[in-house]
Amino acid sequence: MKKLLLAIAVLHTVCVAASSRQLHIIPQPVRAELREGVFAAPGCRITAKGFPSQPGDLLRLASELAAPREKGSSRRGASTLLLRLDTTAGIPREGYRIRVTPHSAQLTAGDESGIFYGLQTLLQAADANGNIPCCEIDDHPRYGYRGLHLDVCRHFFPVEFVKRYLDRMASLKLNTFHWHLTDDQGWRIEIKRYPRLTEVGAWRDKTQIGGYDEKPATFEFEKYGGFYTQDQIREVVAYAEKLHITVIPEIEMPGHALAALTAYPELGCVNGPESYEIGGWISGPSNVFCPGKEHTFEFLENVLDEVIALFPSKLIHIGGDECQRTRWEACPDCQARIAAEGLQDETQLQSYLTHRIDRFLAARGRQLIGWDEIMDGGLSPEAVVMSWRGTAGGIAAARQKHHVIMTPGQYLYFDKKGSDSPEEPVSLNLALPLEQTYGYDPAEGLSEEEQQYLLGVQANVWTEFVPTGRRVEYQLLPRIYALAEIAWTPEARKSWQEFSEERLPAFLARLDAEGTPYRVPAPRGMREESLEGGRFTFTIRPPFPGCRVFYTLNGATPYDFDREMPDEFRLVVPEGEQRVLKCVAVTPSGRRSIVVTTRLSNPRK
Ligand code: TNX
Repeated sequence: MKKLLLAIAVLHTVCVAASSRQLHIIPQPVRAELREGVFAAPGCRITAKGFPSQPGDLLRLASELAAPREKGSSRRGASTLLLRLDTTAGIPREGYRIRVTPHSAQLTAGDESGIFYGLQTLLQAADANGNIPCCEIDDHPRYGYRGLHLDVCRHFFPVEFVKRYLDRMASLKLNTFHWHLTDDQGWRIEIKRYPRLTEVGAWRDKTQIGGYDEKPATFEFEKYGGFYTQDQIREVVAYAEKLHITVIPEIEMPGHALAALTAYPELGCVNGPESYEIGGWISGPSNVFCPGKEHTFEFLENVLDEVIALFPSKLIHIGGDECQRTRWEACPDCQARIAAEGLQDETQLQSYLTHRIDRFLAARGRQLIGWDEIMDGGLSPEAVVMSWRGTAGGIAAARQKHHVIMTPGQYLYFDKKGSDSPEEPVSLNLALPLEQTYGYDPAEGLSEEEQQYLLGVQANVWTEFVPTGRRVEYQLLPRIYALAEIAWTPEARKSWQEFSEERLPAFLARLDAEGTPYRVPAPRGMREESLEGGRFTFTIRPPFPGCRVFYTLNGATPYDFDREMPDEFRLVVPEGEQRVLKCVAVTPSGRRSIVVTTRLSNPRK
């Protein structure tokens, strides 16, 4: 008996040691090799070399590694963590080099962002006891622009939430936050010169409660809204900077502007008793800014002046998408502008507006970025294109030697639901499975020469149907891990199988332990499908170790008190009968996956 216990104890130690010796890093580094032994970080001495001044924030981050853990040894001073800034080491921008031995961990980079990302890697590599497996890592990003967007207009999210969003981005080496601050359903940034933008435009009387396909739409009649003061904006920008994240503000024009038009109706084509309804998510036969009036440009430029003063970002996003130009057709001012400028039509009138704003921004040292509609009617010379209606717009822009950011809806719209199951929460009614996001290669369709114009990639979180911060996290997790890998890791180092079966489970287990909302993947090995036959065998693997899979055969929703599926599940269906097999994964924290329904039938011969 004693021997058996000893054997179990030894086996346990081996397993624990083995698990702490894996490198589960997302995004996957360019090169990572394990070596024998571990480096015990708790209690280590931290030194910094080569920095122009004491890198306080980086040292604070490093001290998270050195912090004592509940269990595990902390031999104070026995080992060293060295942060070394070395511009001569030939390390690419934002890249880093890590060398970990049992006695020291050395992190070298050519810039502070590289040190920051190296620390993120070490934080991920450390196990619960603070042990880091000995290793050699050489890493740098595939793209310089690694973005994530958040729509705070359709629903509003407070500063504290935005900061947590930024934290999560930084831990995955994402470096650009696209803050969608104005839209039909709300104006969310204080503009001192135009107080009604937030006094009026930040508030609406009703909010759509159904999904995208709901016709007619139904509403909740509650006052809803919120906005960020300029102080709060500055606070977020400063917070992001410490995380090596640039914040790009988006001020939508000329469409998606009902909130502003409600506050200042004279900015539209018809200044009158029209209803500028805010609510719901579709703009209807929408009113948009009137580019026929000089007054509109004065307004837009005054707003942008305040925006520029708040955001150091070189790129300033002016939207430009989905502008309904029908009002312009009947507007004397717009028609006069078209005639005076020799424009062909309303499409070119939008292009006229974009060009003017482009020049305005350029004169202030900034650069215009817009959704791919800004190409219609002629692209302005300096503009950067964000390709959302698929990749065609981005490819066309790169061919015209314009810089491009890829954010195609079919891969990177995180407002979409996770699957086609009716169990998914109310969403934009299109499915985007994780594997589809992971498989995206932003360089797809671009020649090597054209790829020079590809700055990078971004995912978007629109929030028409995402009413709470926790729901934002649900939309984002685990998709953000796939985004990070698309943006950072060389295509040849990506592997869906290895990602989904090795590294992702480790990250899901962490989310589960933290209590963060996330979408639990369905049990692997089960799919929504109809199968025919008499005998079935399914090989089931839970989304991550520690989850359990439960099932029913009578059509009822399975719960964790139902029968548990073994790893290999066999079922007999007699001739002429059918079964509805429903299964669900339940995580250690009790979170459930959506239910997967498999219809099994054995037709009479
Ligand atoms: C299109 S993407 C929009 C957004 C919506 C989104 C819903 C883009 C530039 N415009 O206003 O929220 O679809 O997925």
